[in-house]
Amino acid sequence: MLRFLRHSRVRILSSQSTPRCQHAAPLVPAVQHLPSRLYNVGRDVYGYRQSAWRPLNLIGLQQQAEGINTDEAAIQNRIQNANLLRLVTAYREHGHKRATLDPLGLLQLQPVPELEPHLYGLSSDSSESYNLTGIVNIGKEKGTVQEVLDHLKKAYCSNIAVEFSHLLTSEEREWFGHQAEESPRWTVSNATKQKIAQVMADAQAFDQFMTTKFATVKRYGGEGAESMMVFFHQLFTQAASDGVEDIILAMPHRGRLNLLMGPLGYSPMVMLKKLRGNPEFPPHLLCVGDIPTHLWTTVDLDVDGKAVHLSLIPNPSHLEANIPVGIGKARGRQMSKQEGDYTLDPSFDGCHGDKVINVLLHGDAAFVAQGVIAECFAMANLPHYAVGGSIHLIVNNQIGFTTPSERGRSSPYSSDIAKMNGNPVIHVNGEDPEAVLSACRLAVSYRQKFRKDVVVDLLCFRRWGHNEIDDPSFTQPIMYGNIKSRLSIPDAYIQKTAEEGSVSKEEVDKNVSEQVREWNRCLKEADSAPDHAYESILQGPWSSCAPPHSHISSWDTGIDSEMLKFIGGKSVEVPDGFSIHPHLKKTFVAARLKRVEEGSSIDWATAESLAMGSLLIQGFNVRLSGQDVGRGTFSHRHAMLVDQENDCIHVPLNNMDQSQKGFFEVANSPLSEEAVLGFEYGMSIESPDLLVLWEAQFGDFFNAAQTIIDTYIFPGELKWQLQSGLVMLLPHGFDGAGPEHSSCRLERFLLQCDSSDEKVDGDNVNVQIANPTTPAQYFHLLRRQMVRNYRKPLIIASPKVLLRLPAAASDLSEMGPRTNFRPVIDDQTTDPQSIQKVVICCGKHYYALQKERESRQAHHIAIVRVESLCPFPADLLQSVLSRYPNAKEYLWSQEEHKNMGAWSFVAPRFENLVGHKLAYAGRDVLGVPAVGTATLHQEEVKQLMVRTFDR
Ligand SMILES: Cc1ncc(C[n+]2csc(CCOP(=O)(O)OP(=O)(O)O)c2C)c(N)n1
Ligand SMILES: [Mg+2]
Repeated sequence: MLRFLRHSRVRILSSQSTPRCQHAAPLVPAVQHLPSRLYNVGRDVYGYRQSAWRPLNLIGLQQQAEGINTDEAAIQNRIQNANLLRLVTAYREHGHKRATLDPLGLLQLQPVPELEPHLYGLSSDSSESYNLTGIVNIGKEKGTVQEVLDHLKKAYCSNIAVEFSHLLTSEEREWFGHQAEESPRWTVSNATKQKIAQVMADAQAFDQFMTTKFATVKRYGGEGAESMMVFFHQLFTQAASDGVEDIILAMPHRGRLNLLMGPLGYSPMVMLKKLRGNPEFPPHLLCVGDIPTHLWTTVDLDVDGKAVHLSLIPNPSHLEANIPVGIGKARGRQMSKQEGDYTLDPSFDGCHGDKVINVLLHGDAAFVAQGVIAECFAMANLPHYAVGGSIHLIVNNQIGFTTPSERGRSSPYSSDIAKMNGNPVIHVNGEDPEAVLSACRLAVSYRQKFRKDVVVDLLCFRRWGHNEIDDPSFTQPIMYGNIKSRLSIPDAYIQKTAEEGSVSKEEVDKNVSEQVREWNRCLKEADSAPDHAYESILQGPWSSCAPPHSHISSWDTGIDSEMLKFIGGKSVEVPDGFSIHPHLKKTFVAARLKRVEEGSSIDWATAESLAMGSLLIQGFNVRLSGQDVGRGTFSHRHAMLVDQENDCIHVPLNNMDQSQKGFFEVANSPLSEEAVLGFEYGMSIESPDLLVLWEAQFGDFFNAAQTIIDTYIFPGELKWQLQSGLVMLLPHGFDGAGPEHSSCRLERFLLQCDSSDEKVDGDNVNVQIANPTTPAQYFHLLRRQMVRNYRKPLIIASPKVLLRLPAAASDLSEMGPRTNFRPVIDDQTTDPQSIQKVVICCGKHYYALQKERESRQAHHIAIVRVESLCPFPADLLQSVLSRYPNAKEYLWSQEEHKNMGAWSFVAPRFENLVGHKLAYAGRDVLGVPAVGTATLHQEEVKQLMVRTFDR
């Protein structure tokens, strides 16, 4: 193995040093075969470790005896006092309907007949004392109906109310009921009261500071929702005491500046510079910045002397698009920390999500109506996507812009979608900060115990308009009449607790004054503050990366052929006794071994395995996600093999060698694009040492994830200086499959990239777009993603029919040492002197053109392939064309319709940068990507050839 590695060291053809990846990971343990009806794993399924999951998480409906109260005395008492139990159960199920949740008091509470004791033959006037064992947790063993009712009202109908009767297991329901009934007895110390008064006062002070200093800036203030700061205070405290090391946070606009400037300790100098219109990044970086309420941060919090790292991911304006990104980032951090599913420690006895917690904030209107939330819930408990339960906080100000709740949703609560997975919901009145503290305590405790999602629905209000410049009374006069007359939540709390003697108002005021003084000082210096106010953007694991070059660099991505043969053999090896499908044994395993041994006819699937396998051996991790990617939509990949006797999965690339440092996570995704692509982007921004690939089932399905592409993948580096090496594999090509399975809409990606048609591109374009024609080119593209010293998203128009086309195969030597990705492939089959016409094309169409030229014996025509569209290789193309001194005509041929494909992109670049006029040969314009009639398709194919060759 070491022998091979020595030969496989990466050489750079024209650039700086290679990032070194030093994983000190121990050997991968042999995962025990644990039978499960839901997800059978054998050895080496990296990223899913059954023992790291609480069984109830995966098999929610399968009840466990553990945790259920089977105490005989309790059962007997329940039988004896069944009517009292029915009353208690009614409160557990329906109590939330009578809770005092709305700080504005505008919600009309309706009578709830189920809560009437007489319905169960009970009377609150009765002095009978009941045995409460196994029935209700009121802190004593006996009580009257009235005592029980008083307690149930406190537990279920006060400023905090829970919905948990839909939880999937008795264990969860019992635990939740017990905790909720315990919660009225939770006390808050004076020190904590002082702290929560302070965090709310700070948030309020920041909003007031903004009002006076930046009256016209849209800040989406937190006024009316200040108690969300109390949620964070409790979250940080509890996380630190539970040994949590990392919190990944995704949140929208509302209150974001307050959180950044308060608990997250964002540099006031950088923020105030930004608010004054200056950039938030140093001037030498190629960055255009983003609005203040989208800023991100990464910070070490000191919580009671314990360090908790918090990463707040950037958010775009598209509400909820940040949610899957946040979840993916959290899972990425779990991988980086080798925790839970990713542990390499055979004796691991913890749970997935022990070290990293995912926290997601939402607005009430967006949470209920944006479909990506349902997609995220569909993903939440799946192998390879789970994060051990996310904690959601809905900042529910009961309005979305000008749309009140009753017109913004059809469900009673904004949170109702969370019930689809049987997750608990805790509603809380935001005007009661101590109830918010309890709600957070309950939520964090549930997540820690059950590793499932939990939702806190914080009912509050929005003091001003949607932003501070709006007048909300145009549309909500009653609500805003009410709000205007209210004392602020922090002031009301401080007044009440100061009167009680539990909080010192003077201390709160003193701290606020100091804070405001500091902001004022920073504001004075903001315009002239030096650049060292900025922190380094490429930090931590990203310090091995640099900004991309302004020229197109070339990297030696070749690998020693002995090494390639070794990986090729290992990529289809199964353990003794593993029963592989007989068809695959012959057509897949034996065929690959033969190809690899002979070093020729290497197909795409093999080239992909070789690229991935070599990266794993170099210490990089690889993750491939998408629908049915394990087998491959076109049944070509078989990256995971399934034992025909027992459904167990084996991923051969994870078992190449004992010294292997990198591992391959094969993630068959749920049938979602937006959430899954957002998730993968989130994973890709976590670590430069992980190659993340997302494959669409067919290329055009990416458009269901367009928001992620538009707001994160394409502009992420320009807005936030965040690099990502995410690869999108989009099967593309016209084969008569009809309007929706033919095109990955290259034209859209080409419109969105910042390649120039006036000057030659460099590596620093916002995204790379390639349409490769050979497996070797694909191999180099994948390896190049990791071998370079920067990361850049890559869109690949990937093959369908080429997967099995003998002409589209490569030799192993094309992947050998000193080979690299070729942005342009010249025609080696012609005599350059005799060429009169040069046909330029990209992708699979090349093979059709080549065949046609052969049949026509058109030796005066050269066919040149542009493999990289962005960055556009103008220099290379120019030097290739200079080999044809007698060429009189240059023609772009494509199979896509004229208003699609690469034509409009290539034409101006060809003319302006390569220096020749380019003619078009292809289909006419059309309003759908491809026709759905076979005869029409055939006609078009013929016409396409005539237009290309008979001009
Ligand atoms: C996908 C999307 N659609 C529309 C908007 C415009 N918009 C910005 S904020 C907002 C209201 C959001 O309401 P809510 O989710 O309740 O959050 P709040 O502002 O009340 O905190 C709307 C419609 C948007 N940003 N994103
Ligand atoms: Mg709202």
